[in-house]
Parts: sequence; structure tokens; C-alpha cells
Amino acid sequence: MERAALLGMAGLLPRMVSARKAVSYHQNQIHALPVVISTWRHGIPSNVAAMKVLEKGGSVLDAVEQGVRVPEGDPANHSVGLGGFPDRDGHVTLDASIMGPDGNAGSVCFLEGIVHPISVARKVMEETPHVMLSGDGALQFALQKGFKKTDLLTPAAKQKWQQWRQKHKYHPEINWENKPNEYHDTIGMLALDKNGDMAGACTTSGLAFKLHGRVGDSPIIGAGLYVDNAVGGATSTGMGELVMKTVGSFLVTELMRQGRSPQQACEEAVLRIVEKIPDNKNFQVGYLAMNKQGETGAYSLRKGFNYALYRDKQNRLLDARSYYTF
Ligand code: SD4
Repeated sequence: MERAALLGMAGLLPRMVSARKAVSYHQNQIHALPVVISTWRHGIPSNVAAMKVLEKGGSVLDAVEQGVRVPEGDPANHSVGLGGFPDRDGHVTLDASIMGPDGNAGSVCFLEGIVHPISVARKVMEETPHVMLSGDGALQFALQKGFKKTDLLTPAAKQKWQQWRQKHKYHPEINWENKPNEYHDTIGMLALDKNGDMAGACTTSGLAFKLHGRVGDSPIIGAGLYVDNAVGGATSTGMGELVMKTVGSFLVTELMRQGRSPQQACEEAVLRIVEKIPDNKNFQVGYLAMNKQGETGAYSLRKGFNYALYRDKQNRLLDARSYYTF
């Protein structure tokens, strides 16, 4: 059966057409560098930290690392680092990845007890021949490198977990990250320095109350983060399983390589999820992308995804357009 017919049967065609229309929208404009873009409201202070590094002439890798350390160290942020909501057994387990302009990459997953997993990921990248360390091995490595072990489960996060345990259900909510002062989501950040070199970072405590041992897209190079300094980069937030199944950030970057604008590439990657994973009703995914010219794109499966864009001396919170209008 033809693809259009299949999609029509699934009730997807009208929406697909509207997504295709939306693809034509992008600003083909070259912006002053540097540029920093990151997911969600917590991207605003994170962008400030990253831009400070760039304005002082620091490296683009330092910029993204310092940027995402802001929510990692914030106990009021319940989806990144310290204060992150635990898994269903009460363990706060963290995932993070980083990529530099030289194509080097590092990540950690299922890491407990370390406030700044992004900095451990960077050490994996720079001081080992590997890309990813997990669990106890990642913790041992971090301790050897001088990171201090910290209890990441704050009283507020513990209380939420205990409330959750009473109900004993697991229903991911769309945009739960937007609930004021309660849930803010994964931070993914891309930065382009004044020379046009790009780095990216992504860090999270993952889905709240996930199964013990679950790892999401954020530490998977090509899923939660990808940077190719010849083309640009992408990062994601939301239900990591949907991103992993479609290798989202690599897909977005490859689409840019083929000539799509960052906006077009993000939209096509969301469309890929819709086409390949029909059971997407209860989930959110958001992509951010930036190309070598500093053009940016943002698109999500559902309404409610916002992001912080710092360029031309302005750091603004913007709403992404979405595939579904609900
Ligand atoms: C994950 N993408 O672990 C991350 C978390 C997230 O909405 O962004 N949740 O799947």
C-alpha cells in the first residue's frame, strides 16, 4: 500500500500535510556569532553562563559545559542533576553527553551520586579512549578524577517520589516539565563560537520514576545530541525512547547536511516519529538544531515546548511550533 494511503488510514494525512507546509518556513539569515540555544526555560540562565565563557574568549566546549552545569547544580530543578526526581526505587540516576567541534564525544549514563555528570562525560571524552561509561564504572571513574560523591535525592524530590509510590502508577505526562517550579526538563544546548565552531551538551535525570536501570536518549550520541562541525548540530528533549528509535539528533544533522534548514530538519525528524511510531499520543519530543551559519530551528511533537535562544545580544525564551496542535 502506498505511504500516503497508509497515513491517511491512520488519520495522519491532514497533519502531515500541515507539517510539510510548515517546512517551508525558516529564516535564511546569517546572524552575528556567537549563538547559544538550549531547551526549556532553564535554558535562559544556562545560556548566560555559556555566553559569558564565549565572550571572554573561552572555548566552545567550556561554554556548553559551564552552561548546562547551571541546572545540574540547581536543587530546585527536578529533571537535571542535584534534586532530580529518582527512579521508582528512589535512586537518582543521571545521563549526560558532550560533543566538541573536533567530532570527539563523551558520555555517562546511569550515574549516581555526582552533581555534574556533564563534567564527567567531558573527562570520559578527553581522558579515556572511550565514549561512554555507565553506572558503577562511571562513578568509580568520576571519583578517581576527583569528583565528590553527593546524595542527589533532595527532601523535596524524595517527598514527590513517596507520593508517587503511594499511587504506584507510571503515566508519563505531556509537558510535565512545564509545571511551574516543579518539573523542568532535560537541558540540551548547542553553542557556536565567534569562529563558527560548534559544541553541544545534554544532561538529565531522565524520566521521573523510571524503571531502575533505564537509560534515555540524552547520553546516546546521535540520539539526544549530535554535533558535526562541518554542518551543525541538534539536541532533543522529551520521551527518549521515541528519539532513540529514530536516532533523532543524528537524523536532524544529516538532514541539514543534505540541505535542509535547521527548522526543516527538526520538522522532518518529528514527522519521522509520527510515521514510524504511531503510538505517540501520550508523549512529547522536542528538537533544537543549529547550523554553521547560526540559523536555528525548533519543533516538537506537541504544544508546550519552549527554548532559550541567545544571539545578537538578546537571550529570549521562545515557543516552538509543534506537529500536533494540542
Ligand atoms: C529522557 N529525554 O531520559 C530524556 C528526559 C526528558 O522529558 O527530556 N524527558 O528520555
